[in-house]
Amino acid sequence: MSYKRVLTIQDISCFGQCSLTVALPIISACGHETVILPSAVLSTHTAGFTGFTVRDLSADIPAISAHWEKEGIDFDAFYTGYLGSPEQIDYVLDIFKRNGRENSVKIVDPAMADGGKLYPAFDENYVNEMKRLSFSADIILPNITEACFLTGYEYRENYDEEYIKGLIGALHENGAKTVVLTGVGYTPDTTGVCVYKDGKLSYYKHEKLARSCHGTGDVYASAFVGAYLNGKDEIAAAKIAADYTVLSMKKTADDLSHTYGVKFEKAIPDLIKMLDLG
Ligand code: PXL
Repeated sequence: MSYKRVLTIQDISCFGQCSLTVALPIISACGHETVILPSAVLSTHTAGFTGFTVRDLSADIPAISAHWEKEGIDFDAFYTGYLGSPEQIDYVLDIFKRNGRENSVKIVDPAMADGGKLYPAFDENYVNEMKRLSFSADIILPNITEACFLTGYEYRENYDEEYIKGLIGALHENGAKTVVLTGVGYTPDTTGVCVYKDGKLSYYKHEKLARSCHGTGDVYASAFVGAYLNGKDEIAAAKIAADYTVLSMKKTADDLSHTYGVKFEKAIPDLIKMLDLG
C-alpha cells in the first residue's frame, strides 16, 4: 500500500463537520500521513449559523512554511479548500514552491460558493485570487457555481450536457488541467460527477437524495484525495468519493436535527473497503 504525505490547507470550523475536521480523519483513514495547515479558526462554519467567531491565521503561514523548509519537510501532495482571506493565495502558491517536490500533486477545491452564490465571507477579490490558485493546480474539484465564478460562465439552475461541456471548455481555456466537476445532474432524482482529463470527458451518475446536506463538498474532496493517493485514477477516485458521500448522506438521513453536516464517520469502514484496505 502506498503511504503518501499530504498537506491540506483549509480552515478549522470547530463545530460543523467540514474542512479540516473532515479532511484529517478521512485522508488518514485512507492510509496517508495528513499534515494540516489551518487557514483560520471559526467557532462554526458560516452556513446556517450567525455570530460565529473567526480568527484569520494568515500571519502565521509564512513562518510555518519557512520552518518546514528549514527542517526539510516536504509533501507528495497538496490539497487546499476553504481559505481565510485573498492574501492567503500567495502564501499557498509559495508553499507549493518551497515545500513541494518537482512532482508533488496540487489538488484545489475552490470552496467558495454554492447554489449560484458566494459564501458570505467572499467577494470578487477572493474569486480573482482563487482563479490564480485553481488554474495553477493539477486537479480542481469545483461545483457548478464555483466553475461559473472561475470562468464568468453564466450560472443556470437548469442545464443540459451542452451547457456542462461549455462550462468545462471554459475552465480548460482558462488554464484548468484535470477537472472533477461535482453536482452535475440531468434528471430530477440523479446527480453525478464529470471528469475532464487530457481532452476526454466522462460522467458518473449516482443517486440524488431528497435532502441536501452541508459539508458534502469537503467529504467528497477529501475522499477523492484519499483514493487518488492510493493509486486510483481520477475517474475511479471520483466514483469512490461519490459513493462514499452518498453513503455518508444516507447515514444522516434519519436524523432530521443533523442539518449542519453529514455523519461521514459512520461510512469510513465502507470507504476503507472500497479502497481494498480493509
Ligand atoms: O464546506 C465549506 C466550508 C468550509 N469552511 C467554512 C465554511 C464552508 C461553507 O460554508 O463556511 C468556514
